[in-house]
Amino acid sequence: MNYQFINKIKSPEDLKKLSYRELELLADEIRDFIIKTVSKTGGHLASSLGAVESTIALYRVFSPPIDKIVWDVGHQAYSHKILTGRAGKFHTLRQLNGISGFLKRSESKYDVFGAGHSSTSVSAAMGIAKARDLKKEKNYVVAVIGDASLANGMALEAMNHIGHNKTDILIYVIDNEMSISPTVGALSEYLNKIMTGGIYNKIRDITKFVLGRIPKFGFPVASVIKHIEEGIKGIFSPGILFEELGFKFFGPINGHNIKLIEDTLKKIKDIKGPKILHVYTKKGKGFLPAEKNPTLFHGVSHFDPETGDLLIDTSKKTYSEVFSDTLLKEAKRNKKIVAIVAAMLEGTNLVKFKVEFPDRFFDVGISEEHAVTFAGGLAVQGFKPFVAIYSTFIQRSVDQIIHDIGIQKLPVVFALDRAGLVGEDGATHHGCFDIVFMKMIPGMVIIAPSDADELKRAVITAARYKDGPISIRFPRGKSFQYKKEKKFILPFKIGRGRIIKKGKDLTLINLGHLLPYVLDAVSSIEQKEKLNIEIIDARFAKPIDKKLIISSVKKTKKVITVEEGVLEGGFGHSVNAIIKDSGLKNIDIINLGIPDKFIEHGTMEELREQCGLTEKGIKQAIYKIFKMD
Ligand SMILES: Cc1ncc(C[n+]2csc(CCOP(=O)(O)OP(=O)(O)O)c2C)c(N)n1
Repeated sequence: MNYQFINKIKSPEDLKKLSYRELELLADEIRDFIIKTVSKTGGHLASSLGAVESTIALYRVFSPPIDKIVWDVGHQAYSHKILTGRAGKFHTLRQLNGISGFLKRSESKYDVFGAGHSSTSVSAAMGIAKARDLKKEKNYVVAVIGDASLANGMALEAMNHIGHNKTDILIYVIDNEMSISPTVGALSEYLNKIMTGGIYNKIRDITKFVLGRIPKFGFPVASVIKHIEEGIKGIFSPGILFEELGFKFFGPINGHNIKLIEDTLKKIKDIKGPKILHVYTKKGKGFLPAEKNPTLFHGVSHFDPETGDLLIDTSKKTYSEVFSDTLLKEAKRNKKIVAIVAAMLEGTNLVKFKVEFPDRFFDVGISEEHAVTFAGGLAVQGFKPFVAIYSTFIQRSVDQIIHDIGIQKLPVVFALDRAGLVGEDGATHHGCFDIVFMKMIPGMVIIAPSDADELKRAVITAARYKDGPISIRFPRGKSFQYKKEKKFILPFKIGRGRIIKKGKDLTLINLGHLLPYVLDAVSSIEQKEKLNIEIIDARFAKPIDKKLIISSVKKTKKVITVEEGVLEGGFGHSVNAIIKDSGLKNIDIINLGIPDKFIEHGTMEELREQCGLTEKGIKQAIYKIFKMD
């Protein structure tokens, strides 16, 4: 690595030896390093570029790992990784056996608390601060969180607790006015007013108003007025909302001025109790294409580090596109359809929906729990909500799905994008639990389409279904089309699977998007071996087409199930129970799915290979069941 200053930083303590001029040069190097690396590995670029100076200043004022800096999410923490001894491994970012794109305690003692999902830092930091107090230790605890993540329920719950408890803690808010797209919500508007001086103007107006009422005669008018003026300003600090919740509020300050941040941190760090420092930054800072289009450069795959040109594969539609195009068509037909996203407008591909139906589209911010119950409210009033949330993020809303939707049998549709393994984002982001937690909810219908047409059918089915909630899971990436794309698409019959290929020796039951691997495995084996395999496409993980499965298994006496979800309590286990309950004896069964451990990061192909969920893995299972391995 040819970076003069980065090379000097072996631990954050080394930052304290550099002059401000050298720190600026270091910041430039870090940016260059991040841009060049992420252009090759892919990753979260724009937020990390905006947080470089904050990281440097925090690590000059505080002394980690004794002081605890708890980063939220992790996608803004690349400079943190580089400055905490991981510069040499940074080229392995998000790659198999390389360093994670998020925060991971097993990776570094400086990763105080693991993260990948947002808005956990304040709660975790409070726990750490409380533990410090209980142990009678003395160290500083800081939660570093973005403006969008701060508005999440969990962060607000933590602040509610901290303000009440008067915990000695600093919340360092990096405000770039952006979530992935511009931040939505009243809290963000409030922060924005603080930043643009809106709150100061309000204070000035109130001051003027009050002072205007004071008679201008008598002694000593000037000093009294000044006193009152300061008193009013004192009462109405720009962060009055936070002050009222028990926090001392500081800022806003420029988050790209290392010395200013450092001076401010030094001044406030020893003030006891809950504190907030509000810094404003530019998302994508220092890389023009990202500054101009921070949403596009929030998370990127490969790009040209000079021009910012992204290498985008437009060859086929992604599953997200197939979903959103179909939903848009359905929404034109049915005015009751509304769409809800939680800060993932672009990710869920619902931009066109928002433009076409602005009144029927809701981005609730990073508020997955609220999104679900809000959908419930719309549903009881006769609307048909489609809640489009990634499988991994809807994990947060399990109680809402049970309590607010399931029990009341509300016809809410959960469109779970990024279901299954997601690749480079790793353990925090794999969408591997949804089959299990959706399956346990009475009345929930679960569709796992196996190709693009099947996804269209799933959306159409869900749009017409009135008897309760439906969950549709589809993966990240390009869609697969099994047969020629159909012109006219009909809804499914609930709980009906289909036979893709008849056979007599083995029942291979596919659930969802791994169908291409299943087809390849079967065709490759049947070319070599005298085997005749029946392929069932289950379509529904609930209710399961028992009749179809049992009649096939009676014939073949051998079953392999394939799903991209956790094995424990998953679809395969339901099939096992169905076979057991049927009374059929001596049936050989192999369940393929995600094993009982957290799968790390790597390419989709590498991770699927690890889990035996590729053509090769399925072939191995087939050989095994026939004892030909
Ligand atoms: C629970 C959860 N929902 C959604 C996401 C996806 N996500 C990752 S970063 C992000 C925006 C965060 O914005 P902000 O907190 O302002 O930080 P910034 O990236 O602007 O620094 C979102 C929505 C997530 N990681 N976790």
